[in-house]
Amino acid sequence: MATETNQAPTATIQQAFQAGATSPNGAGSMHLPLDHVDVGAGTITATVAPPSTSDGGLPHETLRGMYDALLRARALDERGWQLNRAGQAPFVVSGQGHEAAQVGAAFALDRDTDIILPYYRDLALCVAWGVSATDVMMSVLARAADPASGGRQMPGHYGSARLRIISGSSVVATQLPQATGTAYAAKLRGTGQVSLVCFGEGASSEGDFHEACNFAAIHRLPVIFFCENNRYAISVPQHLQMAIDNVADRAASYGFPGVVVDGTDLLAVYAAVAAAAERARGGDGPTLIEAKLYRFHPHSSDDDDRGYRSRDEVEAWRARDPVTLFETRLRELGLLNDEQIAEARARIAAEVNAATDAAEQAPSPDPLSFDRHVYAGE
Ligand SMILES: Cc1ncc(C[n+]2csc(CCOP(=O)(O)OP(=O)(O)O)c2C)c(N)n1
Ligand SMILES: [Mg+2]
Repeated sequence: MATETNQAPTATIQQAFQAGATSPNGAGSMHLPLDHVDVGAGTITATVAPPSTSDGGLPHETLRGMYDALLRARALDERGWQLNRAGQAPFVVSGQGHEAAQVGAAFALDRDTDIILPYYRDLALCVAWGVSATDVMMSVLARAADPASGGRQMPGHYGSARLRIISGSSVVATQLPQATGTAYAAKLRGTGQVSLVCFGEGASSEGDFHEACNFAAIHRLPVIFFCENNRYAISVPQHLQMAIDNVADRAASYGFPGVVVDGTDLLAVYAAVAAAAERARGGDGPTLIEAKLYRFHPHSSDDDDRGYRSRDEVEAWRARDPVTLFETRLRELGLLNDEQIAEARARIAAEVNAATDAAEQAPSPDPLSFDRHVYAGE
């Protein structure tokens, strides 16, 4: 299998990641591995996407919209933790560190027609897709008005028929074959819709991943497999999850392209997902995109990550905070100054405060409605 290489950008990405490397994962997964590496019988086949430059050719309004989505997701995530620690939210799952990849992916699709199948870490994806701050807080506080589950929880299980967000299950990787289903339906109906399905690198060890990739390849389905590789599946590091460096390398064995991209580089992810969406819409089938990134918080509010990763490692990755990186980019482009940053942050904080107030005042679900949606006909 031919390997597309782009040595100069690859070297740049590696330098960036190596700068933050303090705790290599087995074969050194804190940095992006070389493409073109001999792995015994064959060669690594994933393409490494080049890092973004300048404004990515996007209108400045779009860049500002991306920045807003990053800030909104980060602020909602932080509020969720506060409410959890204050005893008001029973459980939260954080996506801090994943935001640039998710916002880049959302903006690269047609948010008015395409379909997304998020997993529990995809707050920024859903916010960029159109889920409001109030809807998120209704879910975090388990209110009746929660559009995802009517306050049944778990939080992080986003769903909206209106926004074409397919409700996920807590069972890891089940969304993957479901995405082949939505993509197959779109193909049969000729709607032109692309399905984006998100999952962690741990989920790629499940049989569902294999079944989904294989089926999607055979039928050349318009689906993008979007792996958010944060190096851990709860406490299990990548090198105990798989014996390869890149999940994206697996795509070749199914017969479609795999792309590794720096998941802290919003515009690089945007470009990779836009290319995959074009491929899908053109009838060329699936793409597997692996965004290399890191989660800053423990797996969930019930996890303590101090037992399995060092503070030095977390801090090293925090130096590549995707929200800060994008903010700095916009500042360098002359699109944001200190005053505008302060204004944007204050505006988002007010929005999140209002959403929290609204959810705090909203009623809980009626206990007598506990079996609603459980049995047919209700
Ligand atoms: C089939 C199944 N096995 C185990 C679990 C428990 N579990 C929930 S999340 C998770 C880790 C998943 O890791 P990864 O796919 O890398 O995603 P991340 O949480 O790192 O974003 C596990 C093992 C589950 N929910 N479902
Ligand atoms: Mg993971």
